[in-house]
Amino acid sequence: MDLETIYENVKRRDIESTTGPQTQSHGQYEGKDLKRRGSRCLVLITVGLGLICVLLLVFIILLHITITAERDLIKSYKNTVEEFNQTINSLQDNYTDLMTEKHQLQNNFNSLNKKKLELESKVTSLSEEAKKESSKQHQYTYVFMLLFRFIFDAHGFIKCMFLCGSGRFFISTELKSWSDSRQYCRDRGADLLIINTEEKQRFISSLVSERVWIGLSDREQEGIMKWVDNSPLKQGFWLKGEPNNTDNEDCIELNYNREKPGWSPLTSWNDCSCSEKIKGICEK
Ligand SMILES: [Ca+2]
Ligand SMILES: [Ca+2]
Repeated sequence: MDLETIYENVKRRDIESTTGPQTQSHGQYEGKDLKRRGSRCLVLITVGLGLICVLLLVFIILLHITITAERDLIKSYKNTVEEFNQTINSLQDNYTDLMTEKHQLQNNFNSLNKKKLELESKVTSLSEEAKKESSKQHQYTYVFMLLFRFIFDAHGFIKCMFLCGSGRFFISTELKSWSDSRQYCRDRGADLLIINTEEKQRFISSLVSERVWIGLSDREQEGIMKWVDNSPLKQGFWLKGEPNNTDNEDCIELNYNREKPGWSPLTSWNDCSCSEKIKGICEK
């Protein structure tokens, strides 16, 4: 029931009060009705106001909770920002320290680079000096080799004078097989050397400085050594373990190699393959 209806009822009661006593009982009834309706209206208003108050209270509580949450969030953001600022400041300090170290390292690098260039310059200078020294050493070595060659040739010349000067012995100048070496000697009115005495063996061994054929072989019959004049071998001057006839070795060399086990001036013969190419010693 709204206020206009209440107003109409009050107006109607005033009119009825002015109309006379004959209508008084009827008016009392309507008054009670109005009173009951007013009470109901007040109850409804009170309930509505109560609901509004409850809603307001709920709203205020929610608003408070929201504001508190936002405040905590803002506080958290604030702490985060402060930590972030502290981190930035710390990084800024580290950056400054690193830049300082970088400048120091750059200075050290420049200094080392300068020293490196100086050392490279010294190395270049020393290399040039070393090249000059090496060139001088090569020149000395070459002179020494020439001198050695001269002495060696002189020794060969003296030896040749000794061997050839007698007119009895000479060494071939070419490397040939046993047969070709013998032919070399024959072409010159000689033959391969026969050694039939210890003195001759000692004398030849002291002068020969390379492998040479001598005039001994078992080509005709294995194990039967004969000289080129068909005389049999009476005394041999063999290296240790020779003659061993390895791979059909039938021709005899005089080996000069003093490093061979058991070598001596009286033990220097070896049988080897007749096709080997070495020099031969000839005897007229
Ligand atoms: Ca043989
Ligand atoms: Ca042999």
